[in-house]
Amino acid sequence: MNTEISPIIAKVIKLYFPKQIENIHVIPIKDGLINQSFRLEISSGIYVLQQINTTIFTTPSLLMANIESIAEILSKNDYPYEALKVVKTKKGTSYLKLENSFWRVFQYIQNTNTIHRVQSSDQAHQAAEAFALFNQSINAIPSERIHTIIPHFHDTHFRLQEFKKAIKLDKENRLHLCNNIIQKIDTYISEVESFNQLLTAPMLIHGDPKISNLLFCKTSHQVKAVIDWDTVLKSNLWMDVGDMIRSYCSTQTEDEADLQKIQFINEHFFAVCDAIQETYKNKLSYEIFRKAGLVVTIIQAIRFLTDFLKGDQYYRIDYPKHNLTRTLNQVYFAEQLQKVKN
Ligand code: GN1
Ligand code: MG
Repeated sequence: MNTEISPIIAKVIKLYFPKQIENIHVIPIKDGLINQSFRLEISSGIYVLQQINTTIFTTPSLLMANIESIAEILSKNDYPYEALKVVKTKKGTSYLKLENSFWRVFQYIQNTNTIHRVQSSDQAHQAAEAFALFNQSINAIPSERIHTIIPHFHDTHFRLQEFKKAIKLDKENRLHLCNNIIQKIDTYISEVESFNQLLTAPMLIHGDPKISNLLFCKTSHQVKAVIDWDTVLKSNLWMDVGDMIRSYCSTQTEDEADLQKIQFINEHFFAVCDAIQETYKNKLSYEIFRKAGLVVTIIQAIRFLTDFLKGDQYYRIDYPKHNLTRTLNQVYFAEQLQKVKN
């Protein structure tokens, strides 16, 4: 399906591919809650065109410098997946600024698709292994070369403070819709606060290892690429591991409104644990994995609810209470996770 090409996108394409005049197809890619992505088909090939959300990624030049450092290291090391390839502008820059909007283009990675729910423990294992190997490879970059793009991104204390501020302000008069879920979240706060004690030495991590940030080969069904490098940051491995558990061990996506459908899949959990233990050659207790999954899920719930209370300024929503639905979903998933015994 081709959509009407907006005037700004037409200008961007003209600046990137001046010889291209006809047979341009721009198809929106609905994945991702922050940037806007399009599949761009022209005679010279297929590309992914993205408008960078600069309300959130406020320093696009530093963001793209990070991406170039990552692409460089992955091309040198023994990295088993395909790396993203940035298409430069005619001036040789890695992004384009046009009328106060910021754009970038990647080569499209052929014969791949994304999935939104993990279908088997083999897929959970593959996914966890892929992000773990990605993390191992990027740690060859001197960490000071990676710029901080979103300050406090993994700072649990900061997330709690922002949540409390949003409750206090109740800017949109939505607090009356959230009292029950806030009570439930409150029961997890001490768990979130004590999580810091678990954390090991800081290292570079992907920062957003959800399942839709992988490309799977359509033919072999194996992972072909780890994508969305925008959140790579110096943080802690457990933040990624917890997010893998959040993303790979639910029967549903984070958008599912029918809570009864949400179950914790224990086989997927063990597959994630195995993949991490194999990659890092370390036998860690399942309790730590479970706690990381719980805490990262609750932090995600807090982030969705903070945004709901602030008037949906951060995450893309498809309907008015979308962020509230996401919050209920995440808290319900955390409850299911807690019920399962080792
Ligand atoms: C956002 O943009 P996207 O969909 O890759 C978010 C992640 C969340 C995720 C939840 C920069 O990721 O932290 O875990 O949504 N990214 C940012 O789906 O906040
Ligand atoms: Mg992301």
